[in-house]
Amino acid sequence: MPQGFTRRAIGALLTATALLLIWRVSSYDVASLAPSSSNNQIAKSGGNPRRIAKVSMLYGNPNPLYERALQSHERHANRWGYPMYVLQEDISEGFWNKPSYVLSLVIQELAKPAAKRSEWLMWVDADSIIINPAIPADIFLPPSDLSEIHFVASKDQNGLNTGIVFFHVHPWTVSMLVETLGHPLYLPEIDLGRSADQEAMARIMKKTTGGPEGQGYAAGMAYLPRPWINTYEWHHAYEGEKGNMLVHFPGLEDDRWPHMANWLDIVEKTPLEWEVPLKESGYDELTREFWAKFRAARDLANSVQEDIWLLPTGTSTSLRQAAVNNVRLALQQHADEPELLQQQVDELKAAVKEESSGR
Ligand SMILES: [Mn+2]
Repeated sequence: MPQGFTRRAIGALLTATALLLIWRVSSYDVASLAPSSSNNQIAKSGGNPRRIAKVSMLYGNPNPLYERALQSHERHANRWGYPMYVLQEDISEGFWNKPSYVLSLVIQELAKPAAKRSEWLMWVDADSIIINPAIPADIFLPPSDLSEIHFVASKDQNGLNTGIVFFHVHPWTVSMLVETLGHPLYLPEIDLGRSADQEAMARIMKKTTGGPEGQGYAAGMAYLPRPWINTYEWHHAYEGEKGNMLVHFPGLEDDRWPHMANWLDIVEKTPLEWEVPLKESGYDELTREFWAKFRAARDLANSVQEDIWLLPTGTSTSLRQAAVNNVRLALQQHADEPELLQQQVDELKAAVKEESSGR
């Protein structure tokens, strides 16, 4: 089949591109941006911290506001012992620099012995500023027993926003990013719009077929409430509150520059104004509670699914099956809306009750 050949050819091309990227990126002096020791991360955040690296990019015409914004991220990274990697050259076509660079870093981390890898990469756009460096990034990550989650993000009225996202250093992420980068090559007829890389990733993340295990990627992601990790600055105000980790400036047109300058002055001149200790910020309990509910809903859906499979043929299970599917969909697309998730959990419990009441 010519199509099979085309697919293989594109696959080979992508692999070659990835290898080229690794070679090009590794020839930059990214190591100089990393702090000399990342061991203090474990000492400081306590509990069960994951090794995180922060990643961003800034190239092209000098922009002092973006530079100062990234310096706020570097201060945060230094405080918590995260290495930080910043792409400083245009390595791809516009929008595609971001997933290309992240892919190269994920592969580079996977090439290290497991004990020396960063486990997660936190991507931060250069139009975001850390305003509360007392919040460590790893508290937002799924507990290690939720090992099927490889991508943690947030969404807005347009769906997935990739301004601030967490990528798991895992072969799953390599596949997801390769498919994202391959999107315009495989499906050139689809118009990905203005934020092409973000739209491509959003489409790949919705897949429930193909991918590494034939199940797509949908079950590998979780949305956190956006203000926790990706708090927006609107034209009229900051959507967050004291204690939030950062401020992000998507859209905003000409308002972006005065708004960024304003926040940068605050964090540089009066850094303690928006700093709130982790304990007082509430994020410790909020994130623990979030993942506990996520886990409980997942476990319930899995156990009802197993029951359905074990029941004698002929047993009516259609209510339960539909409710299991709805819980799973809520976990994949609406974990950031706790009422909606709870409603699906309640409906699943009701369906189990109804179908097992011996009708
Ligand atoms: Mn942005």
